[in-house]
Amino acid sequence: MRFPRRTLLALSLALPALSAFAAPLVMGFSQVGAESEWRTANTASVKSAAKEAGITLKFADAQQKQENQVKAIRSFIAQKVDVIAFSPVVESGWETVLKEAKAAGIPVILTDRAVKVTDDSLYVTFIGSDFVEEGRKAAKWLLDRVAKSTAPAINVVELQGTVGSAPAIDRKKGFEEVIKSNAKIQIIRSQSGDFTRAKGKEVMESFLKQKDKKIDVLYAHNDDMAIGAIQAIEEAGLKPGVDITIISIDGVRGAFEAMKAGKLNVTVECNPMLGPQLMQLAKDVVAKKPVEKRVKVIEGVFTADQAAKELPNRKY
Ligand code: GYE
Repeated sequence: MRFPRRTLLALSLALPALSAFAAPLVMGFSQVGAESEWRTANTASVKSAAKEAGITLKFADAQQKQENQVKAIRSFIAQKVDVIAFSPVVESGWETVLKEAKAAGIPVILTDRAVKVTDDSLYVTFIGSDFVEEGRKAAKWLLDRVAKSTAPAINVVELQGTVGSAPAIDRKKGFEEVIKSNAKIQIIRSQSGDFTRAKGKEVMESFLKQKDKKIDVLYAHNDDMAIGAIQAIEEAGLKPGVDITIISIDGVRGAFEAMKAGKLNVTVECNPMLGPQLMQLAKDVVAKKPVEKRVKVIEGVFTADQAAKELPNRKY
């Protein structure tokens, strides 16, 4: 059958638009897990934004295990999804599976956490917070707080996030970088609480049992661990937020409630509502539009005296 040239031209122009309409973009998304309030809000944001954007989401929860994420990514490759997005639980060990995605011609977007790879063409873009900056903000707040203190030493215990994860590595780094300017501030103990309330409580209990040094400050890499630690501090007969100054990161509702109750002193915001920006990026990436290699999220710092006023405005 022969078609006039004009008909062919019209068809060729209309087809891409039509096919985009007929077949929604498919995204394979591998989530870290459900370890914290932050993560729950992040998952909800991703799911609702996908729906809103008309993107079919294949969602896999890795339960904080890298091997589960690798399996999920391989299954997305086998299913020939249009785009893979994932929040890598740890920074290293991704080269092989990312090479597989690249070889299959499937673009990868990193969301929330970064990876360490020698070849950064293995992913198209990374959208997430600046965790080093969050650590710096936490430490700057402490520096101001203790500026006039006459105490000979300020002993800090640190609850780290998941070992090997970008937020744990970077939040430690940023905090240490800034406290260096005040020799009185020392981290006397530091251990992972895996970003969960249960582990945060458990590790804080063990910190409190070691009586050699008085604990002045707790720096927790997320609110959930701080909330777990608050319980441990109360059970040990101390007043969280008063006997021990508590600094944490995320800015989830539970943290604002704890601040309102005077049990947490400050939280550095880390915005989990990445869904809408992620979906837009996915559309652009699949349409081969140029995107920034690094998309940052803008965030603030909230103190206990602002908690009551801010609480009704919080979205997570
Ligand atoms: O701070 C923590 C969560 O990667 C930014 O992961 C995220 C962190 C967040 O478990 O609560």
